[in-house]
Amino acid sequence: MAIDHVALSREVALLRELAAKKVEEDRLPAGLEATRRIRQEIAELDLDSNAVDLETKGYTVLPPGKAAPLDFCQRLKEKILETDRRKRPKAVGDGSPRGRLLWHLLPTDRLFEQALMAPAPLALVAFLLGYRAKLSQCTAAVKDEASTEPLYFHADQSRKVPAPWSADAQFCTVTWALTDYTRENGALCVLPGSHRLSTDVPASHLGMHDHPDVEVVEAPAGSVIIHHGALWHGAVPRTATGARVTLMLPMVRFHLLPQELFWASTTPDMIARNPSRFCALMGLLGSWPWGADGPDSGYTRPSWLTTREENRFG
Ligand SMILES: O=C(O)CCC(=O)C(=O)O
Ligand SMILES: [Fe+2]
Repeated sequence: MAIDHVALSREVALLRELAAKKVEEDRLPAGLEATRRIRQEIAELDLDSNAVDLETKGYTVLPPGKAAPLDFCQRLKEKILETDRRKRPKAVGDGSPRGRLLWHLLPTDRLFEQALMAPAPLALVAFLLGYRAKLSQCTAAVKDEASTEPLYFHADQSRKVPAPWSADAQFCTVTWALTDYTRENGALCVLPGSHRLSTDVPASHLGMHDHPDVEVVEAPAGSVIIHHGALWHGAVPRTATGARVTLMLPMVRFHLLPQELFWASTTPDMIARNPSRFCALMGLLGSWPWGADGPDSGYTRPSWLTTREENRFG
C-alpha cells in the first residue's frame, strides 16, 4: 500500500507553518547580515581560535565546560548508556570499529535537543554552513572491549556530497566526547589540513593511522570536537577496558539531504520551546518537498520574507 502522501504533506505543512511563525518572531540572519552576525557570535563566545583551526586544520576542540557544564555531559552519557542497554539485543555494529550505533536519538529525550542547541558548537556550525544548516544525524556510538579495530580513514561527506567537492564546507560533524578520548580509548585521529584537498580519501590512505602527520585527538570527557565534512579522519585501535561513549551530530548545508528524517519526528512542542534556528536544523524551513497540494499548502509566508531574501539563504 502506498504511503498516504496527502496526509503526510499536510502534517509537514502544519509544522512548516509553525516554523515560519517562529522565524517571523525570531529572524534568522541572511546575506551580509549573516556574515556580520556570525563574526559577532564568534567573538562574543571567544571562539576566534576555533574558527581559525577550522579554516587551517579542518577541526577544532572545545575544552570541557565550553559547550556545556560537565554535569550535563554526565547526564547525556548516562542517557546514552541506558538506551544502549535497552537496545542492545538489536544493536547495530556490536564490536565494529564504529561501535554500537543508536540512531535518531533527538526525539527520545530533551538532553539531545539541549546538546544540539548548545551555543558554542552551533556558532561554529553557522561559521561553516550558515544559519540554515540542517541536522543530518543524532547518533550515539558506544565502543566497548569488542571494538578494538581501527576505523579506516574517510571523510564524513563521502557518498553524500558528489564530486567534485567545493572548498566551502557542505557538511560538518559535531562530536561530543562523553568519555576521555585517549589513544588507548580509540580516539578520533585526523590528517590536519586534508579538508583543503577537497577529495575523498584514496584507497592507498585508508589505513594511514601511523602516518607522521596524523594527529590523535586526545581530549578529556566533556570536550566537543567540530570537523569539516571533507577532513580525512578515522579512529585509532582501542585497547582500553570499559566503554567509549560519543554523541555525533553531523550537519549539512540547507540544500543537502539529511540522513535522518527530523522533519517527520518534530513536534509542535519542540518548535515552541526552541529558537528559530531549531526549525532550520529540523529541515522545516522552505516549502519542498511537497505533495499534491503544491508548495503553498498551509504555508504562511512570513511578511518580511521577500523572494529576494529567500534566495539569499546564508
Ligand atoms: O569513532 C570515531 O572516533 C570516529 C567515528 C567517525 O568518524 C564516524 O562515525 O564517521
Ligand atoms: Fe567520520
